[in-house]
Amino acid sequence: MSAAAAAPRPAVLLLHGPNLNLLGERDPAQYGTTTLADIEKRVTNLGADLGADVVCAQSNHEGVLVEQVHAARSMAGIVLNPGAFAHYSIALRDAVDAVDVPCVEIHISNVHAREEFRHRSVIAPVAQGYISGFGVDGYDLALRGVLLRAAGTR
Ligand code: CA2
Repeated sequence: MSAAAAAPRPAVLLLHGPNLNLLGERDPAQYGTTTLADIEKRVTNLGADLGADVVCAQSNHEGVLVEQVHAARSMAGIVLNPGAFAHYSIALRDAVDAVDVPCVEIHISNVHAREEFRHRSVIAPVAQGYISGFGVDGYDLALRGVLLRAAGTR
């Protein structure tokens, strides 16, 4: 038997904000046809391949999202699509800033090619990384990035 203790399996919170429960149901030109359940399954499967547990949550309510970020305090990282809250929720920004957990912000669409009010994220300055415009492939990049950060290798 090896004397070395097994490294704890990292857990990552995959958190979605308002209206993202509608993915795949409407507006395929902007967001594609993949549903939120498909994304959660894809990220969970990639997490398993990378040796990590993925905990999935979605809410349309700002305070619930804040509490879910607080609850991730003991986790290795957060992959966050804040939806429209990215552009104005100081409460969600402060929650991400308050927990000492690496967070990657992700947007499915290229927000910089859209309306000007989507160009600004109040969360990006307190996140470790930011991904926008790669469609649902962006989630793979976000998970890999947050796990590299959590392992302290990047
Ligand atoms: O591109 C993204 O991932 C966004 O976070 C999506 C948000 C938007 O407010 C952000 O600016 C960018 C909106 C999500 C709305 O999702 C829907 C899905 C299907 C039908 C209608 C809305």
